[in-house]
Order: sequence, then structure tokens, then C-alpha cells
Amino acid sequence: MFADKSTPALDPARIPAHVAIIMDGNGRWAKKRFLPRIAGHKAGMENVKVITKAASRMGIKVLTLYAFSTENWKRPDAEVNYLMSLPVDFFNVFMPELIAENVRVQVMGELAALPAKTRQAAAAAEADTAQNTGMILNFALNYGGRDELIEATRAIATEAAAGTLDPTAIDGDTVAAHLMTNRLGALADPDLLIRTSGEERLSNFLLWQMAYSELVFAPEYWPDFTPSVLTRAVADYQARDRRFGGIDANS
Ligand code: V07
Repeated sequence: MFADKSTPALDPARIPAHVAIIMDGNGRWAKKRFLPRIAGHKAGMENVKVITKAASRMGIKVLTLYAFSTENWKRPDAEVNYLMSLPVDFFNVFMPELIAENVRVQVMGELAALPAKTRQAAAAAEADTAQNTGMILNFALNYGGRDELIEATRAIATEAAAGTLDPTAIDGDTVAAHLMTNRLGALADPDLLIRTSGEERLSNFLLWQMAYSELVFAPEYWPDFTPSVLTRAVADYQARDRRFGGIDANS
């Protein structure tokens, strides 16, 4: 990240189309304030709205947010129950603003394992914003990258065994078409991954899709990740030289 705290100017022609964020540090944010962890998750949810608006106005086309991983079930029951109520709260509180902002909500992950109220809130958020034509706000809920690849492998093997898919024709497009991001079409792969709170790991997020993503690690806890920190992360991205495994014209 930039050493100074000023907000840099962005090149409007090179805004990353797909930005993914691991929203880490809500518990630590709360602890620092002697608050319960769930207060951190509530502040984190408020910040989802703030950053969604900022990203949409910046010209980002897809914002994928890692809201709940398949490993988060290991947390105390009360915390998991609270997390499962957040899509419901989000829907009740923020949906009118998202509709006004022309944002389209999509949800990916192993949704069948979620409580009915959580699944219904996610389905309602998708349905009520399905006509919106602006930024896609893509929530990863009960998502795990390895599980996604296992599921894709199973589906591909099933088609091959049934004779509807020629195994020698399987390529990267075949795999991509069987991932949960296939609905995003050409925008399935994040250009930029941001992880907040200083941790520098992928933690089983979009493994296939992040093969060529630029990674930016921000020290701020998620509730403290402001629109100007987002702007700095995008400026950091714009300062890099993306090669996608090839070599660049200047080298
Ligand atoms: C969650 C708030 C953000 C910080 C990180 C964890 C807590 C928004 C949603 C959500 C999900 C689906 C949907 C609408 C909203 C959410 C969970 C946790 C489980 F359709 N924030 N948020 N879901 N947190």
C-alpha cells in the first residue's frame, strides 16, 4: 500500500473489472474496543454497504465479498447463528439503497447447508435486484475453493461417464464452466484480490479464478476499510504490470 494516507488519483481507463475482498478483522476490531465479536460483524455489515457504493461509483463491474467460509462453522454456535442472521438483516436494511444504486446481488456457495431463513434472504436479495443493470455484488456464502473444484470435477466426470462429454476435449473453459463463478461469464476471474486486517493468505477463496489476480493486503480491519483505502488499493493495482504469465512489451 502507499506509504502516505492521501487519496491517489485513479486512471479511469484501468479500473479493475472484478474486485474480490476477504473481509477479515471484524473480531479483532471489536476486541480492540472491548465489544463482543458480534458487534464487529455488525460493523462489518454496515461497511459492506459503504464499500459497495464506493465500488459501484468507481466503475467496478463485479465486487465479490467473502462473507462466510466453509471453515467458519467451527466458531461458537452463538456467533455462527448471528452470522446466519446477517443476510436477513442486510436484506431488510440495505436492499432499498442497493436498488437505488442499481446494484445486482448474486450469492454463491454451498447454500443448501445454510438455515432456511438465510437461504431465503439470499434468494430474495437476488430476486429483488435481478433487473438491476449496474455492479454485481457477489457474496461468497459458505464457500470453499477446494469444495468448488471437487464439485466441478464430479460434474465433469459424471458427464464423461454418461458419454455427453469427450474426456480428451476437457480444457480450462470446461473447468471454468463448472465453477460457481460461471454466471459471471467473462468477468469470473478477479483482477484484484484485497484482504484486510494484515493477513496474507488466500484461505481457500477462489483458487482457480485467482491464478493471475493481483493481491493487495491492507492493514486495516474490515470495519475500518474506508472508500479512500479502497482507492489506495486500486491505485496500488494500477501501478503494477500485469503479464498473465507472458512477458511484457518493455522487457
Ligand atoms: C456477513 C458482514 C461483513 C463482514 C464479514 C462477516 C460478517 C453481508 C452478508 C450477506 C450475504 C448474502 C446476502 C446478503 C448479505 C453477510 C454473512 C456475514 C454470513 F444475500 N454481510 N455478511 N453474510 N458479515
